[in-house]
Amino acid sequence: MTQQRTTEEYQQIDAAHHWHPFTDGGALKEKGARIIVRAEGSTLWDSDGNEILDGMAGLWCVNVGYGRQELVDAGAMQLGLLPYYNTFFQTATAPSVDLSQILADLAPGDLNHVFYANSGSEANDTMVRLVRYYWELEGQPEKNVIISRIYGYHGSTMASASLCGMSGMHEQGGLPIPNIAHIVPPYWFAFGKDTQPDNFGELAAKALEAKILELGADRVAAFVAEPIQGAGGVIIPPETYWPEIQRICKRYDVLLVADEVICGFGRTGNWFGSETFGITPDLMPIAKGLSSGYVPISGLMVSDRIAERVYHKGEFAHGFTYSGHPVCCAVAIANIEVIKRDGLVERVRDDIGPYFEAKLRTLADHPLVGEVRCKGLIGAVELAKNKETRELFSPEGDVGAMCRNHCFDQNIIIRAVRDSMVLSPPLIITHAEVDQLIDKLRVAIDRTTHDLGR
Ligand code: PXG
Repeated sequence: MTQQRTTEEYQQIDAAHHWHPFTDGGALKEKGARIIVRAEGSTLWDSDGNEILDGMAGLWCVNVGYGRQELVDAGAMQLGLLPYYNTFFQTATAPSVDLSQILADLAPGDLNHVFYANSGSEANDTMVRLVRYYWELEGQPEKNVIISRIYGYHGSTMASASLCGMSGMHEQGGLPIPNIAHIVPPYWFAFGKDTQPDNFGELAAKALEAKILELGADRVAAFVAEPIQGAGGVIIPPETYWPEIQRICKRYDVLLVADEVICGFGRTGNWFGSETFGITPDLMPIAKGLSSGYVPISGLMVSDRIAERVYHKGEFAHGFTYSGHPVCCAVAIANIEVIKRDGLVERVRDDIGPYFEAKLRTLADHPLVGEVRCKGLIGAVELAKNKETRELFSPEGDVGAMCRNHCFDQNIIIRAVRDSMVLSPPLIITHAEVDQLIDKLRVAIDRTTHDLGR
């Protein structure tokens, strides 16, 4: 057990020794980290006893909510029975086998094979190596470019960060790696100019075709995209986007990778965002909601076509010590059982999702709100300088940060991505908690308006 310390003690030690991800350590030292000590349902408690409503499900991952005894028991039982064994050298463990069957049954199309890893980043790195190797085996080694999108997020390792469309990430550490290309996202509010959303959805998809033709179809291995771009600001594509993307991938024999790390496991009102948008991917990274974040586990779901070519005719020289970790697989199985038993996917589709969307849309007429976006239990409220002309704030991000701080001060967690306030609550959030979250978000937006002197 860790020692019980005062908040100040934790903060001092944290500042001295703990390097936080995506964090300016100097700024954090001034402020001191918020120390979270326990959680239940959709509520967190910090070391000062504050009760905080988590509008983000951790980092888009605690789908079944905090404090689920079923997951605790499954993990504890497996720790006692067999805390570790690997899946290399022609061995397997019961939970890794069982979970594979469950995932093959749940995943869309012929995604019948799963390669396990520990994070979404590793699942995407696995994908990059696998698609390039696949085309080598097909006798087309030059078909090795992977196309992704501006504001896409796929992870933080060398290959997955290269896929990301955040320029700040590429400025550090010599990224992207070779043979990665980026195209415009289906982000009508910021990029749509004087088009209508449906028209822009087609245009944004056509950007893929243009990039394929520019590079040559014989050079393009795969296109990777989140069904809804999460960390990029909850960018929900117009209905016209995904059908056109699929047509283009088929036409040029480009593998389609749906990164379901955020959209998977009920978030959009179906098991996978691919179902919500009618996507049939060739590969599908999954993580986060797979275990509701209780333990680290991810997977790359792979189609029959690719598995037969790569796995059933030789060795793919790739793997992690903890691929298919038995404790993580056991917890993931319990997590999926809870989602099924409690009908959480249906709850998002038919009940709490529509309620959340209706409530979120009440913010649309606020003078500072440019656009409200929502699908299931993932949503965004984009703050804009001019809602009619869709003029964004410049520099971007300051107004969002202000609003985020006003959320934080009211003990609700809502993140800011540039100037979009993004929400992704646990799938078990109650109607009353949704009311509380969005009523306080309105207060935060009012206070931000006041700060801006409007
Ligand atoms: N794909 C997607 C779609 C993600 O959202 C990853 C891959 C990488 O997963 P790992 O497990 O390696 O982190 C993600 C992760 C944020 C934030 O601030 C989002 C993520 C991670 C950390 C922060 O919104 N998404």
